[in-house]
Amino acid sequence: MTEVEKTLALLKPDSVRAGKAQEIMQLIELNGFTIIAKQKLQLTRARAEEFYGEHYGKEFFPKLVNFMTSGPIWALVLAKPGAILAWRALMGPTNVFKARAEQPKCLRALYGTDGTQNATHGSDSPASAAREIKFYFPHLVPDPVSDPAAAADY
Ligand code: RTP
Ligand code: MG
Repeated sequence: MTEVEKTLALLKPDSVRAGKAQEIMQLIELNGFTIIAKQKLQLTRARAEEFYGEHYGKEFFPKLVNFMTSGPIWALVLAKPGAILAWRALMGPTNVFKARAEQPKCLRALYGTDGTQNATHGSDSPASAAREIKFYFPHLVPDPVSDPAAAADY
């Protein structure tokens, strides 16, 4: 049986600005995820640069930070067996044009805007999920007894 995992999802400024946040949360639940924490917030430049630190220096980094600070976002903690991969599968390809061509029903195809403004974010590994959940929800400390893998990454 696949282990219940947690992952960090973001509803990015384009999907929130379009008024799609509640609709996307309903789709998330219809796809078997439990939303165990949620928060609407606006990132400062410093926080956006920290969150996307792995992409510092890349050509798209300034555009990404401008986008992510352009309006409110929702941060969500999702739980489900195999949540990390399952959420990335539901989001679909990073590039919205590719998503529309290859997986027209994925969230980025349905709600994204372009190559940078792609509606949603998802953690890409257990270590990223631990870091990213802590980034938005520092009070959600994993329980080392019921969730030893997450506690080890924390
Ligand atoms: P995310 O981290 O947001 O879940 O997306 P991802 O893993 O699918 O993609 P990643 O490579 O981590 O890129 C992070 C975000 O940067 C923006 N991006 N823009 N060429 C571009 O204009 C470009 N490439 C990436 C996207 O918002 C992407 O989600
Ligand atoms: Mg990424």
